[in-house]
Amino acid sequence: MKVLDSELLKGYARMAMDGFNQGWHERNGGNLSYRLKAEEVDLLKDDFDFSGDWQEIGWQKNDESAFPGLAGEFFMVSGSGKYFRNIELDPAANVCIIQLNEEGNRFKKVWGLVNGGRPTSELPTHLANLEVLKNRDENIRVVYHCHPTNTVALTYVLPLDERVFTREIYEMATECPIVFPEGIGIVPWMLCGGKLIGDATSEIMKTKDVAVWAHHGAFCCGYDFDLTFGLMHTVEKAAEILVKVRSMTDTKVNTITPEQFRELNAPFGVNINEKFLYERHTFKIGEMPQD
Ligand code: 2HA
Ligand code: ZN
Repeated sequence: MKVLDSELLKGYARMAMDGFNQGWHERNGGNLSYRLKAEEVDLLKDDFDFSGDWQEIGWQKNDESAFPGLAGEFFMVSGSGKYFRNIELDPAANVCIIQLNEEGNRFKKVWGLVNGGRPTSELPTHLANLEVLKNRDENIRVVYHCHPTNTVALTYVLPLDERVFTREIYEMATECPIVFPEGIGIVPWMLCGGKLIGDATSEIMKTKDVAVWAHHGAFCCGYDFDLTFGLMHTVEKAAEILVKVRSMTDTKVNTITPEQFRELNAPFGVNINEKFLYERHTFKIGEMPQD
């Protein structure tokens, strides 16, 4: 089957357009990767071209990266410098499929980017995350990076502390702790596009589905495009509510209590991490826990 006719590419392009329509992908902002299933490789491999060269994964100086846990696997990834708003219109020019070599330290483009180009500048972070996630749960295949406005805005006014950030987001919408019971991890400002930020992000992905990059954007993961987009949408919706609340006041009058959060566990079959259910002393937004 042609990649262009596949459900996989349609799902990928739809997610890219959904993210663009949310306003999370100005210019060439954001990137999306997907680790192909064996049956998807079988279905599409006649459309792959294996004649290209093996290329280095890292593009920054002294940035040798290896992902042996992903050796030989295939990934659909967005192109460096490409615009999400063009993906649905012309996927073959803006997206590619790459394969990693047997050492997991070089990639080969086997499909797409027909007008030239490289995979996303954030390839080291995508692969670092996908490797950790495969280890955590082999069904996690999607890693998504975007620039969600309200989530980024909050990184200027909330302490860059995962407990405070997660708790403030949790209090903005009851569904949040059900959708991401392990909370949100925070990466302080770091140079993007390299191995260091990839390592910091994948450390978070060992246990969590969401990592916020301060003053930049967010990464999230999931089994499929619906779940991954839905996760980012849920975080960003709660962030938007918090921006509205914080614009009215720095102190809430009412909120959801730790006891109420715990009531969600049994009926929704989740186990909300107790780390985020600390006792608050005031309802002041951004208050640090006093332990
Ligand atoms: O240009 O978002 O982080 C793509 C990015 C880099
Ligand atoms: Zn970015």
